[in-house]
Amino acid sequence: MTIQLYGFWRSNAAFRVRVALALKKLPFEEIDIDILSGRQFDPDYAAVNAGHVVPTLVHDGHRIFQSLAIMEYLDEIQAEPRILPVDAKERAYARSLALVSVADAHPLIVPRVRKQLGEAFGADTAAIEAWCKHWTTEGLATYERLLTRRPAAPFALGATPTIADICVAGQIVLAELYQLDVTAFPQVTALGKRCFELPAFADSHPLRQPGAKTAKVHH
Ligand SMILES: N[C@@H](CCC(=O)N[C@@H](CS)C(=O)NCC(=O)O)C(=O)O
Repeated sequence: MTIQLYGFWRSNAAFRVRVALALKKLPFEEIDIDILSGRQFDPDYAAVNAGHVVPTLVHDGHRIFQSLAIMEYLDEIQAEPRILPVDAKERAYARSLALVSVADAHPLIVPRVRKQLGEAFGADTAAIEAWCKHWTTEGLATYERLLTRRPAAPFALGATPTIADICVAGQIVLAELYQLDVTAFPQVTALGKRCFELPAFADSHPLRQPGAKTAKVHH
């Protein structure tokens, strides 16, 4: 099978998919769409992804979008190692944890939101950065409360990493990129440390991608 990933070095959603592919040891080719320069709107890519966002996964010519749908698809085409638990309640909990970042925290800070804050509301660079830091911190705080109620053992759902850990790790990546103080989130930090000890997570980190080395803009 051949897999291509339309992504971007700094994209948090693409990071999630890179980790899932790496955990499953599925080889793939990543095609960078520079979303900071507006390449997501180019006609060629708009034809690939109607939402004008990355990631898009192409598997044997078939396109799949939305990082959570992509991760679930990968689990369905290659079960081992599982990144979603088998038990229905555990599966639901894994998805719930994933969605804290995927649906609640991360969408508030993507380029199109930052752009709209500036264009429609006159927010300057400092105000936009403060907005991003606020919502990233809120996401971390929610994860901290959840991981306090049910401590990771050693991963969020148990012995092996799942979509939940991938999304918590993504939220930590955002905290790093925004240079946030994470001392108030010890459970999250400990889980992140465990995740990034694994090559699948470490090698997928935005700052480890080729595009990061040539990029001028980090925020
Ligand atoms: N919910 C989507 C997120 C898609 C998304 O917003 N991706 C960002 C990068 S992480 C993007 O391409 N943004 C382009 C823009 O905002 O213009 C997913 O999880 O795949």
